[in-house]
Amino acid sequence: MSEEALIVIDVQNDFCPGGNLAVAEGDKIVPLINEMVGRFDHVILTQDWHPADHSSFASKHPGKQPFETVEMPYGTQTLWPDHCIQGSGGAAFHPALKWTKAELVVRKGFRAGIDSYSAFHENDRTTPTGLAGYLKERGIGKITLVGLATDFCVAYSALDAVKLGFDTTVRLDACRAIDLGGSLETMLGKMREAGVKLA
Ligand code: VGL
Ligand code: ZN
Repeated sequence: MSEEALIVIDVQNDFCPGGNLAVAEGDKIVPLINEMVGRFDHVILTQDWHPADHSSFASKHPGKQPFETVEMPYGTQTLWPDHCIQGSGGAAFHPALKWTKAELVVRKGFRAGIDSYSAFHENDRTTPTGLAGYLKERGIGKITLVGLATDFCVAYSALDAVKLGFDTTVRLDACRAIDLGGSLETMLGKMREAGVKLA
């Protein structure tokens, strides 16, 4: 397992300023990510990709507002503004992202009844996306994660990756956070504890 991959998480218009679930300075990381894309042999992208009636949207839950939570069969789910709807401009990659080199795009959150923060598992923590199998089959044992958002999709992906045995680094300077109720500090602590390298 000597190969290394850069995994670029959800650098999409809806997570950038002007988007439906804008992360502060989400667009500021694009030049650094582009530089990194040039240096890695393997580049993989993830794309948050929801049907219009996705159950993570507050609009699907009468009386609920974005950033409140609901209990789902698989656990507590944070509700979001409608975002990254399949085929919409908001779901497209940021126009400045150098995406053409990517050998794989992993779409996630495409089933209406379940969200998927991690690039490896849906939010039931068990249904696999297939990414671990892809990496293992390609001999990739070491991954570097960048993108949006540090405390949700990046952190969940990193925690799954170490659990699956990948040597995992998160480049914090190439990530930006949503930071909901202290979620950034919480998730940084969990990543440190789990053995994710924070750079
Ligand atoms: C994300 C909330 C909802 C993320 C995706 O990419 O971190 N966060 N969907
Ligand atoms: Zn989403």
